[in-house]
Amino acid sequence: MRLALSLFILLFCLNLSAEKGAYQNETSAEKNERMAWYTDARFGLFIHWGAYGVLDGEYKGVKQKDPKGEWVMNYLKIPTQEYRDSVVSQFNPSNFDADIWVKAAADAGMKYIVITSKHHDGFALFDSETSDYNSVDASPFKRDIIKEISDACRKYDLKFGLYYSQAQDWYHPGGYKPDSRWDISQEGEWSTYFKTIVNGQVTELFTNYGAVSLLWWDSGRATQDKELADSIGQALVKLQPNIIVNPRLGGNLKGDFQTYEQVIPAVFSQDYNELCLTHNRSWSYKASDMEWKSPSFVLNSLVQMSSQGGNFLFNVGPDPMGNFPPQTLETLAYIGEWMAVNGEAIYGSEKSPFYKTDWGYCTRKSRDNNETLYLHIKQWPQDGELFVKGLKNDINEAYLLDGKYELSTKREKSGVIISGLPEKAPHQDISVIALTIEAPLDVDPGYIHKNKSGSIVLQANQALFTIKPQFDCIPEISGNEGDEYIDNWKNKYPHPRFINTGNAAHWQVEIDAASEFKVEALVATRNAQNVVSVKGKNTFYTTLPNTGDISHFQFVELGTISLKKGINTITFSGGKKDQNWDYVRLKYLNLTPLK
Ligand code: FHN
Repeated sequence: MRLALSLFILLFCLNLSAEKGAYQNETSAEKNERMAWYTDARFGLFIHWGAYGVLDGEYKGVKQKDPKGEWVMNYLKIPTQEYRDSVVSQFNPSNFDADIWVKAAADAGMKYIVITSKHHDGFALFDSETSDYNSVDASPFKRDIIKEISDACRKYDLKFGLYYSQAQDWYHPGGYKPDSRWDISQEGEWSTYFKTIVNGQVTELFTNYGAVSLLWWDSGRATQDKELADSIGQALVKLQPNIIVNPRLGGNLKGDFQTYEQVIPAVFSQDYNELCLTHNRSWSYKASDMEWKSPSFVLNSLVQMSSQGGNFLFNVGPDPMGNFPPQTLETLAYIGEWMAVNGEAIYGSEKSPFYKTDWGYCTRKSRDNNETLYLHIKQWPQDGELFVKGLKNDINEAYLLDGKYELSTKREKSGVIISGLPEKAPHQDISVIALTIEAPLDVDPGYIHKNKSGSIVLQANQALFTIKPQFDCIPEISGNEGDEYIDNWKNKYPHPRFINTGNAAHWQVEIDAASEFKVEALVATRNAQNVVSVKGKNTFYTTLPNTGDISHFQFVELGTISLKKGINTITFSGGKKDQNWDYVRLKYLNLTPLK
């Protein structure tokens, strides 16, 4: 009797616990609790590794055009058996050591790892009973890579996450969009593939490797049966009750966070957000891809994402022998050195209370009755003083995180003056000042407001930028003080047809009543093909005239937007993905109320 009762209680609790978590009904407090480690972590390592690394984006003398090395089988239409016999059969990374990889991530200050357990080529990096197309059965390496990585994550106390390509699979029958297959062996029912390969392999991954903290589905747009994906996805995550999932399952179920891929966003639309970014231009290793982002650019991306309350998943593509590229090791070491001094300003930090600052970024920590602001200074003051506009609190303590070097502060009407800064910045890129404050924090965020005439002027140097470093030049502010303009907003690569660079400028304005505005811009262009979109509550598209050349500015009426009462984000960007964009300089937008 006692056994039956305890079994009933166990099953009842299991069932209850199964009702909370990813894809289940849970309160926001329950979700926040499940996401707590993710917010604390802020910084993780994405690992794209597989047989594709053996090829440098080239096969039988033909080079792929797109930078993504992990797509070589698709881009060069390599037949499945040929890819298995001549590429997978070469995958023998004799230098692979999970301990070295995971320790490098831990030393860089990273708190979680997401590794490709199976990418689109269908080749799994774990010992799968579901399919023998895996590193143990189909390659000379004969090792379970996922097991070795999961063990090393437990050793170094990093959360273990898995990337799994559930919608696209170029090897197993049915695993890709019917109209995109190139080998007869790929023919089959997608739902059969999903119920057998996906359901089987993810069950194995969730059963055989201990706690899996994060699941990174991919290519949701290729999911061919949304209801099937939802039902299997919802059942699978119950095997890992505390797991968090990204939004790319492809069904109707919402994920736990928004993913920004190769796009560094300036404004978020969801509560949890993650940037994933390649180090060069390919997710996987590609020997010829030497377009490495600098260590300071990667550090800046981490700090910027943290200042917006987001996570940064930085990608490495290990080489076919199992080594991290030297450029990645150098960057991880650079960031690790910075994090060893300044990590407290990143881990568990919340978004900045300021709209924008002219000295760098800000992160925040609210604990009990205390507030701490971390000022990430990029432009180090030469006069030993820093003015923090909009901060209205008295400061308890002010100090450099590096060496706890004490500073003085003086509260003024419009902000706080921090003085006693050393002449030399503690760090060449970003130096951090900590301010401890008794709650409640009292800050004027600095949103843009109407001027005396009732118009709103959005200056170049007040803009926040969403950027796509992958393919584009990064907009920057040029010109003389008081006459600045957004510059460098053009395509990095000469393109037969100008394409939308994907960059965007945003301004956040606060108004006291919902209103309609006429939008005008002072721009300079060199051809009449630039399509822009302007977004408020509504979005409109228009084409800019050719102003003669990129130094000749002309006042242009763009259209009208409506804004709501309160805080609005106004966005000025290129048009749709394939609409023209050559080179635009912008001095300001002028919004004039219509009535
Ligand atoms: O097609 C994949 C790509 O190879 C890579 O894995 C990225 C990483 O987020 N996801 C897909 C492209 O969106």
